[in-house]
Amino acid sequence: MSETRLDILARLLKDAPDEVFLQPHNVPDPDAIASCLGLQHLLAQRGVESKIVYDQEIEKANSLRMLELFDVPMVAARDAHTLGEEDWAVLVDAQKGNANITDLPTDEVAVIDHHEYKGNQGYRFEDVRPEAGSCSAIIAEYFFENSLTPPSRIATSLLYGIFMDTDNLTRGTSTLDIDMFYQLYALADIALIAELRGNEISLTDLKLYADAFKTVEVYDEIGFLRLSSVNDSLLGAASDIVLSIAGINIVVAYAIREAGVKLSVRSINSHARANDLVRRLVDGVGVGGGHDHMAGGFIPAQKIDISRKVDTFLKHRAISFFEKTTA
Ligand SMILES: [Mn+2]
Repeated sequence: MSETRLDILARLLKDAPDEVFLQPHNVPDPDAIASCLGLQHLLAQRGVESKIVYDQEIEKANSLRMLELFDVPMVAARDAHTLGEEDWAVLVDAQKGNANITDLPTDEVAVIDHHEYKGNQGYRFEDVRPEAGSCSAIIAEYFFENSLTPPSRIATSLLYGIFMDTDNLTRGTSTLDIDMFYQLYALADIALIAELRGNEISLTDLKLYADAFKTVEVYDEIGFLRLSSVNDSLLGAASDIVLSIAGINIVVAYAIREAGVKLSVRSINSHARANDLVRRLVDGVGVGGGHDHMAGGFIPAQKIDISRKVDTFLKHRAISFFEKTTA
């Protein structure tokens, strides 16, 4: 029998000079957490021990609840005292060179991701599938193609990862997401999914949302939203809520920070894709990318006058993009 992707990855990682780390994007979300948990279990089946390390905070209530419910052993980079240059890392649900991941001292030898392909950054193992709606579906496939059955807590977290990243199987969903969802469903504990769904917003979030929603401005089918919070995951979650408003098919949400402007874009208008729009918004001043339906970006403070120009700048660019693409 020919080697599976898991076999190839495990064979590579066995040569690691020291420890193996699995690193998701910063501010890990349910898809990133589930993917790391699943991959850690898979690698252990092939005799490779690994640690999950992440940078920045885990912000959202459901992500934090996941860690407790599924007993996920994640370590913040600042507490990973043994992490060093001789260690190897597998990037999960993220790629090198993206604004959402810190370059830790480890050697990033492998990547498993479902975001836009950023080119080979020196990896020795790559599995990047931009067509997949979630990284959890890719990891789930690693189980089934190796005839391994995920334990219930892992099946449940992967199911929830697919659920969250595809917005309940309605956003950027591929056949793989659906197939894996179906296979995991039989193994998952649905009561825990219900519990996670009941933990998606914290009381603090609610207040931040309330303030942010007062800023919503609508131009044709574009909704603009300005969030004052420093919390990255809220930006995406708030965009999703604004997108659910009747008549709004595109959302540009942004948060102005000292370091620069964080952007989150959503679109269900097939003529005005979220990734194209975010690239237009940051053109010449920042970085951005993503999927047709959801995308993100960042404009560093040096490139834009944070004190006053941001709102007009973004609105002007978004509206002219919209008029051009939908004309
Ligand atoms: Mn993801």
